[in-house]
Amino acid sequence: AGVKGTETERTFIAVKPDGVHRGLVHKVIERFENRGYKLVGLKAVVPSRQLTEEHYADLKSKPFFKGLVDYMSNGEAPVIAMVWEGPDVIKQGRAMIGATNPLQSAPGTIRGEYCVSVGRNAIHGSDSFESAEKEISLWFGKAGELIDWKRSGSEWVI
Ligand code: RTP
Repeated sequence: AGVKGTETERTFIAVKPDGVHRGLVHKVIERFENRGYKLVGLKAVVPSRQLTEEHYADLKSKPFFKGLVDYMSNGEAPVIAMVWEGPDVIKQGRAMIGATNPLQSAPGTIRGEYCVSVGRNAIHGSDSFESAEKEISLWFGKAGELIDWKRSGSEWVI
């Protein structure tokens, strides 16, 4: 996940199938780009059940786990998987996304603007450096999928 606490910190952000279906991908990209973060990886993917179960391994014992895996991996719409880079991007990304339950997400956050249901909360973001490392290697494990590049004008924001 890049280098923690530096301008190369990286986080895994995914627009979930409901967010893709509702046309929210551009709004997510717009917010992260406008903030000054840099997109270093992007792809549309229908994740296998196995990948989804690994991604949400911490939630295995929850009653909603099977439904969550079904909805992420059934292919009705893809997941748009992204890696964003920049200062404090893990924590700031979570703040931009808002609380897990959209009814508790502050207005102005992504979930607070576009969602009402915890089971259809449009977007995922890594919640720690350790999660970001795990999730980036899970979703972007192949060589060459992440690109190091310099954002033109980045000296004005970083
Ligand atoms: P995410 O991992 O997707 O960013 O969400 P989170 O950290 O904010 O929340 P977490 O507790 O890790 O839950 C992961 C996802 O599980 C679904 N969920 N459904 N009661 C329910 O039906 C329920 N609770 C959680 C949500 O899609 C949540 O984002």
